[in-house]
Formats: sequence, structure tokens, C-alpha cells
Amino acid sequence: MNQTAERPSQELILALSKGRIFEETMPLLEAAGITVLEDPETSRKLILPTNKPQVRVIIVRATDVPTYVQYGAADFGVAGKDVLQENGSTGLYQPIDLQIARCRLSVAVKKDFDYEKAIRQGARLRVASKYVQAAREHFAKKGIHVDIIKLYGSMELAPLVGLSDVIVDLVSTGNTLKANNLVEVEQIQEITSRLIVNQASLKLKRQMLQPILDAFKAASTYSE
Ligand code: PRT
Ligand code: MG
Repeated sequence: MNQTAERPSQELILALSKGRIFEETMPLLEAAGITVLEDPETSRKLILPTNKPQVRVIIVRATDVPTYVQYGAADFGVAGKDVLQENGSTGLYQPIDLQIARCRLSVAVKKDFDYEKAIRQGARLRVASKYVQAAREHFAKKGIHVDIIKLYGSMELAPLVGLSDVIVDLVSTGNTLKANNLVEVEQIQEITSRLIVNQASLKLKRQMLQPILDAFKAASTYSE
């Protein structure tokens, strides 16, 4: 899993997802002297050039970032702790918590659902989530019996149409919950995005990678 794919040894590929991770990584790249020359929101290209000919950025789904880095198709990438936890992160070096794309993993219910009472009564809860592992662990720790229903998106809908009693989802402003008459009843954990590095790249391309890692580290600490 740790081999670097057949790519020139003097090139670096950074894997990012569109949206908040791309946007919040840009200032860190700038701090490392790297400017991405095209906007993934308007460009259809999946490989974006930067001002450094040896550095390119690839745009992939958020959940696919660790896969590209694990196989060495990208040398490094940025992924949420939620994604790394849920999909495993073997063979990945995680040197820096970038403190970006901050949110929390929470339990939410419909406003009129009495969560505490359901727990007191030992009810079996139906939980809809994309984060099956984290949800299972959370309720097991609390000794609550659950049936978990795996969804791939729009978790907020599930309690509204009777698919589940509870959801486990990411919350940042809380606006999505509010707009759908849901309330947060428990915070499971804080989530931020991490820099992940292919272990072989770290050894073989250390000279090129290290200054970028250092700049990222400094920029993410000072932006606190
Ligand atoms: O959106 P898409 O299906 O393409 O992929 P994705 O959801 O995997 O990617 P993206 O870009 O939406 O999220 C990438 C990473 O950003 C996640 O893995 C998280 O680590 C992080 N992040 C930070 C978030 C949020 N904040 C967030 N608020 N990811 C998702 N959300 C969603 C949440 O699921 C909910 O539906 O936004 C909604 C709630 O937002 P508020 O502000 O209304 O509370
Ligand atoms: Mg999303």
C-alpha cells in the first residue's frame, strides 16, 4: 500500500477535495509559496497546475483523498478526521492537524423527540448516519442499543420522514439542523482536517516535501 506509483521522482502531487478543504488549504499553500493557477469551481480539469512546475494539485472526492495518498498516486493530501477515522488510515503519516474545516460530530434529533427519556426507558434507537463506526462506538460506550442505517448524505432528512429517531452528523454553524427542525443533543467529537503524507514519498521526496510541511505547520499554528 505504500509504494509510490510510477511517477517522476521530482514531482509532488497534492490531493484535495473541492469546497471548504480546497478553500481553506489555499492560504496554507500560499504560505509555502505555492499558488494554484486554476479554480476547481470553474475549471473542469482534475489536475491543476501551480506556480511551481514540480507541484500539482489533484481534485478528488473528500472520501477518496486517503486512497490516493495511500497508494502513492498523490504524495500528500488534506482530509477530515471524520474521513480518516471512518475509512481507516493505514500507511498514512499524519504529521499536522491543520486546524481547518473545523466542525463537530454530533447526535441530533427532531425537536419533539425526547432523547433523554428514550434513553432512560432503554428504547432501541434507530440511528441514521454516514459515520457508522463512530456512531456504533458512541452508543456502545453509553450502553445504548441501536440499529444503524447507513446513509451517504442528507442525514438531516431521516428523522423528518421516520427513517430514524436519531442522526449522527457533522455540524458547523448549526443552520442545517435549525432549518430542518432538529436539535443537537450530544457532541461526540471535534473534527478538523489533517495533512496526510504517503510514507514512501516522505522518505524519497523529503527534500521537496519538508519545506512545505514546515510552512503548513507554521501557518496552521499562527492562524489559531
Ligand atoms: O459534499 P460532498 O458529498 O461532495 O463530499 P463531502 O461532504 O465528503 O465533502 P465536503 O467538502 O462537504 O466536506 C469535506 C470535509 O469538511 C468533511 O470531511 C469534514 O471534515 C469537513 N467539514 C467541516 C464538514 C462540515 N464542516 C460540514 N458542516 N463537512 C460537512 N458538513 C456538512 C454536514 O454534513 C451538514 O450536512 O454541512 C452540514 C451542516 O453544516 P451547518 O453549518 O449547517 O451546521
Ligand atoms: Mg458535503
